[in-house]
Amino acid sequence: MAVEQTLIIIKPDGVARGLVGEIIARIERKGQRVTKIKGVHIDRALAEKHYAEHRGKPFYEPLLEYITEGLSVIAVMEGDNAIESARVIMGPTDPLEATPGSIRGGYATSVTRNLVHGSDSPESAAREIALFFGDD
Ligand code: IDP
Ligand code: MG
Repeated sequence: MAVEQTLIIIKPDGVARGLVGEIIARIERKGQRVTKIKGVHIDRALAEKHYAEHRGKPFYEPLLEYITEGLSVIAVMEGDNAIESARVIMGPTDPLEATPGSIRGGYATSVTRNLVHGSDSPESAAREIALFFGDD
């Protein structure tokens, strides 16, 4: 088992729907702990950096509109296998393919508006943590 850090974003629909505590709590119960957390209204420039890998894809513009539409809550969470652990609790990208016990499967229906982001690799986690917390 490797102690890892992952970047979790409660996306604007998650904050607007009052699911911040629920989403963080579920990842905590799986064994992760919050080490940093803050509210950020992500702007276009920050969204473009965070989602650079998706530039040019058909869902890129709707994704940027979505992630910049309101307040997000950004957290660093840490623990054994934090990256995969959080993604198991989140469920797959498309909530209709996610099991009901997962966050996306239980609370979301849209592949764009899927409530939560979690880093997908140690390299992504390091890049994303530096992007959102590097100046703090
Ligand atoms: P992930 O969030 O599960 O890692 P990614 O493939 O990295 O999924 O996509 C980033 C985000 O872009 C997704 O969480 C979702 O909000 C949106 N997205 C991904 N694929 C699609 C799609 O096929 N249609 C619409 N939105 C998508
Ligand atoms: Mg991703």
